[in-house]
Amino acid sequence: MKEQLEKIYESAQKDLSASCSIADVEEVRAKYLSRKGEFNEIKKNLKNLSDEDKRVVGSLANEITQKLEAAIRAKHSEFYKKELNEKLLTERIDVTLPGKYIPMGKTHPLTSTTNEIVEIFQSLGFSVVPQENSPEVETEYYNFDALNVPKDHPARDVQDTFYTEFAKNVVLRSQTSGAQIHAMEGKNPPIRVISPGRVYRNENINARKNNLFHQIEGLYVDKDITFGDLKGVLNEFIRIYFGASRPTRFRSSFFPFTEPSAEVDVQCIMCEGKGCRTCSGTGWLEVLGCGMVDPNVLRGVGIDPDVYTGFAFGMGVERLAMLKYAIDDIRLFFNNDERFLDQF
Ligand code: 2U9
Repeated sequence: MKEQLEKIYESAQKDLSASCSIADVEEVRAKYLSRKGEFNEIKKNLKNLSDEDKRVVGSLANEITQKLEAAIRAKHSEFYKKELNEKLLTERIDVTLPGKYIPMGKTHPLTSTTNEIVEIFQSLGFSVVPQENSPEVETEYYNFDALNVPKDHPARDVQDTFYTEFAKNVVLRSQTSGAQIHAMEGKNPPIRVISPGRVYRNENINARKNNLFHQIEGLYVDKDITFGDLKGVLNEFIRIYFGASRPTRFRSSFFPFTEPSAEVDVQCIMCEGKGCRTCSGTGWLEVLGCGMVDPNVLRGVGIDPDVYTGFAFGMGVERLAMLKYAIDDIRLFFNNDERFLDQF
């Protein structure tokens, strides 16, 4: 039995030195050391030996299997290191290679300008009218009648407003004011909203005008709202948007939906008031229109103008972005030329 053990050990050593991989080593382990392996078969027969032989052969069997186990472990670790090194060599990454350029999309300047303006008014307590109250296709009632625009006003002309083919009185909105009429309907003051969105005008397109542009309008209706509140809010907006040191001025104007009305200028950001091409030599840039909501508009939505007053304002997003970023052609916003868009 001793010889048998030594023979098996020899053959195991041979098999082990002939192995070329971890898989081969594991085969050797299974062949000799597993439950059904050759050494176990021998150990099963120990019971037929005398006590003395059992001890001698048993301890020899243990010694040999321990030696074989150690040899298998050593071989396993040798192949493991070898295979790992091969893997590291073939799958090597050169971390000094320059990365692949993946162009990233950017926020469109009209979107970022809108977001910036909206955030300023939100910080002053205004909320955005819900999307469902701000349709781009409106009836003439919401686009004109409810805003006190007379039936014969030139803005209603097909030369100025796009009429749809759905019905005679359905238009592409020429201002977002309709959204604020929707916001006031069925709600009691205080109402403090802004309505950003697309508007459409039947214009000949040039560097200053497009037939689609973006507006942000605002409305604040409550008891005791005065022109002083209007000036405070709009001066604060301009201070944040254009920077602290820009003087403003309120020029009297006229809109059908506000009375009194004003246009607001900011000192020219190019020449600081000296007069240049951007401000046509005046030293001032017009940035928005505003006024106290006409009593007829409040009455139209069921708000008593003897109890409540309000102010409203409107501005063009393209114009504000053009002034801030010195863009000289409104069409650049709509052409999607990457050389333009990449600059933001
Ligand atoms: C309601 C009542 C009144 C909104 C106002 C202006 C003055 C204004 C222009 C700015 C440049 C239009 O985009 S633009 O061409 N807007 O000057 N907008 S007051 O007045 C309202 C709005 C809603 C219910």
